[in-house]
Amino acid sequence: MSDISARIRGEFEDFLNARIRSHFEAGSVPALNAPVLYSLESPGKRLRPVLFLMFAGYEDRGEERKLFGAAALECIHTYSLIHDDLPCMDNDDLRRGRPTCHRQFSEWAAVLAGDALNTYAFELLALSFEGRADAALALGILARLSGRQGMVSGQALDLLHEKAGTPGTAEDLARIHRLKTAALMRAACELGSVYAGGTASENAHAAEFGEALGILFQITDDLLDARGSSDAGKRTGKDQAAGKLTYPSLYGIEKTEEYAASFTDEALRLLDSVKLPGKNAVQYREALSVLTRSLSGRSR
Ligand code: GRG
Repeated sequence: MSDISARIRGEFEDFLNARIRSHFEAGSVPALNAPVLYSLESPGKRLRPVLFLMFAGYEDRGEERKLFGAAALECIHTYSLIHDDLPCMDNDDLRRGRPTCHRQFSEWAAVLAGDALNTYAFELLALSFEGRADAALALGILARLSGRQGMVSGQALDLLHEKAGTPGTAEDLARIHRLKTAALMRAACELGSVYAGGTASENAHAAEFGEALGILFQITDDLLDARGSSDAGKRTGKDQAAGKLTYPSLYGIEKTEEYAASFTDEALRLLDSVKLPGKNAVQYREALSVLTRSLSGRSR
C-alpha cells in the first residue's frame, strides 16, 4: 500500500471509530449497536472507501461529507460480509480474523445488523450529498449496484450454482464476478467521480476502471483460496470444498494466473483514461496503479 493510501485509510478508520460510531449509536438501540459496530470496526482493508475518496478528490480530515460517502460504501460491504457468513449462505466461523457476527452474537442479531447497515448506508450517502442536485443520481447508483443490478443478484447466481449444483459456464462465471464483487467497486469509483462533479463521460470512465479492478480482485481472491495461501482471516480451500464456480475450478491455476495478468493490464489501461480531481491527483493515480499491480501478487 502506498503512503497516501495508508494515510487515507488511517483517516477513514479514525472517522469510522469515532464519528460513525457515535452517529450510529445516537439513533439506534444497544441490541443493534453491538453487532453492527463489532463488524464495522473489525479490521478490513477499507478498499471501497479509499477508492471513493480518491475519486472524490479527498484532501483532509475536515471533509466530513466525503467521509460520510466513503462510510456508506463500507456499510454496504460489511453488511454483505455479515450475511454471506450466515449458515444459510457460506456458513463461516471466521471473518477478518475474528468470529463472524452470527458466531459472536446470534443469527438474528447478524441478520438485523446486516439489514441495519444496508439501510444506514443510504442514510449516510444522503448526508454526504445533502442539498445537491445530484443526490438522487448518487442514491440510485448505490441502490442499483448494491442490489438487483449488482451485488445481490451476483450473490443469488453464485449461490444458485453452489447450492443447486447447477454447472456453470465461463459466461456465468464472468457475470457472477461482475455483479457480486465488481459492482460495489464500480459504485465506489463512480460515486467518487459524481461527488467531484464529474461529467457523464468522466463518471463512466471511473465506473469502468472500478469494475475492472473488482474483477481482478475477485480472480485473485479465488486464486488465494485455491492456493490455500490467504492470511485474510478466513478459511481457505473452501471454494473447492463447496463446489463453487471460480476461475481456478473452471480453468486451473496456471490459466487463472494468465487471466489475472491480462485483467491487470486492462485495469491499468482504463486507469489512464480516468480523471482524478484535486491537488492529490498525481499521487492518487500512482497509488491506484500500485494497488492494481499489487492485487495479482497480494497475500491478503
Ligand atoms: C449477502 C447480498 C450478499 C452479498 C454477498 C461480497 C459478497 C456478496 C460476499 C463475500 C464473499 C466473498 C469473500 C467475496 C470475495 C470478494 C470479497 C468481497 C472479499 C472481501 O472483501 P475484502 O477483501 O474484505 O475487501 P475486507 O475484510 O478487507 O473488507
